[in-house]
Amino acid sequence: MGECPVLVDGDEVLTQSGNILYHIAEKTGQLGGASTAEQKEIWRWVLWDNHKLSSQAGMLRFLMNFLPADKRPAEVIAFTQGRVKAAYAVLEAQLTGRDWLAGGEGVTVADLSCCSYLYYPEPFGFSRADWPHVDRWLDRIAALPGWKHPYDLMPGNPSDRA
Ligand SMILES: N[C@@H](CCC(=O)N[C@@H](CS)C(=O)NCC(=O)O)C(=O)O
Repeated sequence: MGECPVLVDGDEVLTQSGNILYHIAEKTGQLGGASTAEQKEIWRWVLWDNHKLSSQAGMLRFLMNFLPADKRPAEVIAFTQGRVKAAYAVLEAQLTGRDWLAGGEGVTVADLSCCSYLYYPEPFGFSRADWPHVDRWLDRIAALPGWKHPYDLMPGNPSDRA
């Protein structure tokens, strides 16, 4: 498919972030929900994220930061910003009155799927100050043991190379 991320686990080579998250949850018995109902809710959020949130935020971040300035398509950027804003509103509403997106008590792969782009510092139409419940949820995730900012987890800040 020509995409990142790719997970190599022994003989298995997996692509698609949702598929990789499924593998991790299944293999570790963690982050994947305790009941069938919880699992369905988790995968509802992962699928939504892949379609409406991370895919759009990722494209916007690329268009707004890593394309040469004279090649940035203003109308596509404006249109996509409208779409991600609607996605941020969905996230904000879900996180009003609850700590985690899906599942009962704790963090799940639904949270990990949806949060990823939202830690990047470059402008892509997302400001934590506009979305207070999302803001606190990002802090909650960042406080989990072992969490690292994406630029600390993966070497090389793309804005340094732009
Ligand atoms: N649905 C895929 C999307 C992956 C994706 O878009 N990855 C980006 C980098 S974060 C990519 O490889 N883009 C290359 C391209 O679109 O040509 C997933 O969730 O893994």
